[in-house]
Amino acid sequence: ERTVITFGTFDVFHVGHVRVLKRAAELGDRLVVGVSADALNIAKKGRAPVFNQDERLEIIASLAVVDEVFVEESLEKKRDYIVEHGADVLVMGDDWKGRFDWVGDVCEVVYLPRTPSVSTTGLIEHIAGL
Ligand code: C2G
Repeated sequence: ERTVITFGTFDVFHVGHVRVLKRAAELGDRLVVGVSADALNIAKKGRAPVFNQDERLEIIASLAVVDEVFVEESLEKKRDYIVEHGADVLVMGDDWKGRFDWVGDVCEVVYLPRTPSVSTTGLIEHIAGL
């Protein structure tokens, strides 16, 4: 069995998120998703997500292509999460290209192209301007 792991905030869930998860799932038999903790987002982006981590976890866990979810507390723990979940391949969107090559000693690392012209920030701005 080939296990795929991916990570993300998945805030204001949109079609770019669903497509990357579907493509990640196709690379193996089982898909595990690390959903960024609220605290990690505040540290990384300087603001809290629109949906809190329990809500974002619930959304991701409900998807047909997702087999398991957990909270990602830190970017530095990526290798530990990979080993813990027995992942054979790490998948990330290409906005992270090269940034996680350092886990290449424990699994394969694949960067997938992002879906153009949709983003959480863009959606927030769109809604704010209605
Ligand atoms: N994504 C995509 N196309 C978009 C927007 C996002 O393919 N138009 C992908 C990203 O490349 C990523 C996933 O959707 O693989 C989740 O994106 P974010 O929620 O923005 O994740 P991020 O905040 O970058 O968190 O350990 C890494 C972090 O947890 C990743």
